[in-house]
Amino acid sequence: MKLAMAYFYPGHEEKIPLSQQLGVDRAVINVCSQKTSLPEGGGWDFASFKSKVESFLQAGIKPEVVEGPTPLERTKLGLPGRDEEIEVFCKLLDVMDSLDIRTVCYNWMPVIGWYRSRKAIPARGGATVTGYCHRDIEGEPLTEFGEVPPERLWKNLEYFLKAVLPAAESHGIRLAVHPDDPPVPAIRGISRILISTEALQKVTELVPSEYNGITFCQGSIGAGGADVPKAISDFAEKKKIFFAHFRDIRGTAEDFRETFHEDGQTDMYQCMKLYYKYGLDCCIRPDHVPTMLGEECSQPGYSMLGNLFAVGYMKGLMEAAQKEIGGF
Ligand SMILES: [Mn+2]
Repeated sequence: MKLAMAYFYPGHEEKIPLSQQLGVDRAVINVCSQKTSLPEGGGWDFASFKSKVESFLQAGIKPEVVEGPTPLERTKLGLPGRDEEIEVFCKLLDVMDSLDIRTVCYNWMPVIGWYRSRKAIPARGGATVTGYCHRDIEGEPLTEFGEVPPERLWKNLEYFLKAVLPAAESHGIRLAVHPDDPPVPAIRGISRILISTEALQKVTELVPSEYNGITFCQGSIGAGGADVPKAISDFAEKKKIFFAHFRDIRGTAEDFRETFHEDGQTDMYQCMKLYYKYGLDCCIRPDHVPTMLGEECSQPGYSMLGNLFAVGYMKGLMEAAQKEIGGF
């Protein structure tokens, strides 16, 4: 397993020295964090993305995964303009190939992506964590897109995979879909389809390819009610884990809160050992972290101190797993 840190928001590049200090020499980066549509006139300018990659490489840190690709909203909803988005996405694969970045993490949550109804739940010692309680959003109106049924999202996902997998295969880039988070059937009329291990399995069978797999987000899959270590074994056996998100929660899909990485409901050491047992050659990164002492809650889940704790904990687990199981 290759330990990586995420750099998603403006200012995150300041973490580069921190990453160097921690001995983490891989990065997960995005193409755009906020934009949900292509610019007027279409196309995409990859110049700033390329220079970002270059600045990481100069610091001795290798970007390994693109998490947050070019916009795919119209593709997810099946609206006019999707073919332009797909064309730009294929161009991204071409650019990634030229930069030797071999994995892209995408999701199939249109309109409302990663969502939390509570962003600052008190945790131990005054730290805060995010959470979701389905009751919080009951009575919220539909979005401007009305009811989006699950069949439509599945159909659009199949269309996308059929369109992009040939390019992914020819460039040697793995498509790693992230499960829906929170894993509830719908939010404000927008269905969420990737809310179980069965659904993730179905994605990999929708268009069979060795480049069609998943991001194993332990927090999302655990909130969905799965036995997380068993799910790791199942997907790893089928060679479908292309990227892993390491975090934990307490609760259920309808009502959960995130936790410090060693304080949730999952046996995290067991999970780590399984990644080694199956010899996975992919990146793993700390996912959402608590906001800690002196930090503003301006980027809930992505502040700095929680990452320090998570990386130290993960390094300890990785060393122990390597010694117990072997592997790299
Ligand atoms: Mn995740």
